[in-house]
Amino acid sequence: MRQRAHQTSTVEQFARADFDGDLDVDVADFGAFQAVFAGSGK
Ligand SMILES: [Ca+2]
Repeated sequence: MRQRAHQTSTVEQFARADFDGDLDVDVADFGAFQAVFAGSGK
């Protein structure tokens, strides 16, 4: 049970890093993060 809860928490943390929302965290998410960060002021 505790392991299952831990896995759920890990998935949630993983999803929070998925900036472009394709359920996979990779360099594309870093690019999406930069795009949002750079464009937030304009
Ligand atoms: Ca992604």
